[in-house]
Amino acid sequence: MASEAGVLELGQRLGFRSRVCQVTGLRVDWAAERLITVNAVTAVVFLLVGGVMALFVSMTRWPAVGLLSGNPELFYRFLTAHGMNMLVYWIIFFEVAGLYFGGAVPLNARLVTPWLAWLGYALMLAGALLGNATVLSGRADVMWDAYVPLETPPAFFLSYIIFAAGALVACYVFFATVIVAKVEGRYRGSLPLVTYGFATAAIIAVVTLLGGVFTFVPAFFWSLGLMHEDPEAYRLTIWLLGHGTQQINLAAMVSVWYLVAYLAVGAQPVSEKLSRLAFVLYILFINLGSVHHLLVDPGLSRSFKYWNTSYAMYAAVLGSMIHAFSIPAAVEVAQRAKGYTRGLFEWLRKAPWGNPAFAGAALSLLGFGFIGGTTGVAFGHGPTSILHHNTIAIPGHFHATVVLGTTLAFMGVTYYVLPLVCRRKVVGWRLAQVQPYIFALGVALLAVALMNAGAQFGVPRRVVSIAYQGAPFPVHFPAAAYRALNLAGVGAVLALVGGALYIGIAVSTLIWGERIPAGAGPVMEQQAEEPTGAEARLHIPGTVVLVSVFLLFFIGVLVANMGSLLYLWPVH
Ligand code: HEM
Ligand SMILES: [Cu+2]
Repeated sequence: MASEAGVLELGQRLGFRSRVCQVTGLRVDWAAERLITVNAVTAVVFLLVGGVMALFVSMTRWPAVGLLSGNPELFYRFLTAHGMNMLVYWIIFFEVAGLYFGGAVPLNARLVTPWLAWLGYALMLAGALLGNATVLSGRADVMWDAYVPLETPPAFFLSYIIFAAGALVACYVFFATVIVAKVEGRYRGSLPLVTYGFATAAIIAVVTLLGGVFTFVPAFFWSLGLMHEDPEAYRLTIWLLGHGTQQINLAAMVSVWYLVAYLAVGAQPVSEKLSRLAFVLYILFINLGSVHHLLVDPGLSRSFKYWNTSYAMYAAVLGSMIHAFSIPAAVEVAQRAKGYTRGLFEWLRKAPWGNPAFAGAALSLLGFGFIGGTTGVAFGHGPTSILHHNTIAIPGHFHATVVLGTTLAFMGVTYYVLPLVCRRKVVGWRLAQVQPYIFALGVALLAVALMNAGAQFGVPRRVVSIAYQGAPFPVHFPAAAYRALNLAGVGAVLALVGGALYIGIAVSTLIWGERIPAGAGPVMEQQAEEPTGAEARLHIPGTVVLVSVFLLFFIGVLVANMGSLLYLWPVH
């Protein structure tokens, strides 16, 4: 870590304005600080919009409430807006904030071409506003993925094109920042792991955005009536985009895990090389999984589908397994070095569970690993995919990845961003301490209950009600399917409360939070502790037990899925 005086001196020599972070000793470039704040705040505003939509959607799918069950049109409008505001706008604005943070702060670097970063921001904002206006005005009740040939106005596709162009500009600014930092000698050796992780995200983002170009540019001309569009080609390229974006989320989330583990307990990766390798595995293999979205499509050959969703795809899963081992191991090493050595798990019990950033990241890791990751492998697997296709088990699965995993990790790191980047003392600390737990419990319940409803009873996704009033032929679901959906409703309420708390705390902090003056002492009740670990002994019995439990659980999920195939097509 650079000394404060040294960094200041360097800053003055280079002649730009910045300040030195009192906690980490790193210099925070002013342009970066403003861009991080504005992108993160914008993300939270879209989280609010998506959250209001989530309220309507989940209260409709809760059979005991059935809010919009008499108004399917409005349900689809709100479901479309929910998907777009959450999956696209909230997540990607926050990731851009993450890119600027990861590119500038750990490298002691200046954000290059801030004007371009502002241009990127303006484009993304324009795209998001156009998208919302098109959907909420009732012109595109087509879901976020707008499968061709659903009738979709050009403005819808145009909004994605503009948004993606802005995101691409942000990636450019990130790469330029990292390269210029190297040239200017701001850091020595290889990139810090957090930056490396965000670089992984940015590389995958560029590939993914290419998928966006292949998808939305032809679709735009098709919607203008100027071009023919093949539905299968559209589905193929939109999942290059759709699957790829999930891997951006994955890389960003894992980077946040490493960052929070470092800030909260001083955990340093037990083997940087291994962690880097795991990120490289993401880049090399992750797009190979994208055809798991198309396993039942008639237009693609079976050999293509199976090749794509097996073999090399597991190399990407291996990447996640390496992180899932490496991060708890790093925390265990750091905690044991502090003297928490009793038994297998004293290090874990004495972890800073009252620090909402740590709690958020830890629950995110657990929830993503056990609920989201395992079911992702099971559902994306050729033979078992058919069990879940188009059922509500799919939203169950991805709320465990993108909400319990990514969204919760982003919420957690916010409790560091507020004091460290925005220099405000978190308002409502006691509420902040319970927020991650309420949100995690709610989303976990929602996810598991939806998966149960889908996997066991075949409850479909994207319908207002499973009673199917007025349908030309009767559809009957057992009472247990209703019970599962009712349970999901309860989970949704908890998740909504947790989400509202997060937004309330973040916004109040920015408006009313006590300013932390330059040169102030501790900025968080739970202070970052001195990093240890690099020199500590690799003694991680607790992690070995945790990882073994996880592997057994993983095998259990796969066996259960394979086993259920027996009940599908009895062979006599
Ligand atoms: C309070 C939190 C949330 C609740 C209660 C909630 C609830 C739901 C429910 C019940 C559905 C399924 C609708 C159906 O198929 O009938 C759904 C769909 C969806 N949700 Fe959420 N959600 C929440 C947060 C999020 C977040 C944070 C994200 C993304 C980061 C997200 C992304 C999606 C997506 C992409 C869909 C699928 C839309 C489609 O089928 O096109 N949700 N949500
Ligand atoms: Cu995917």
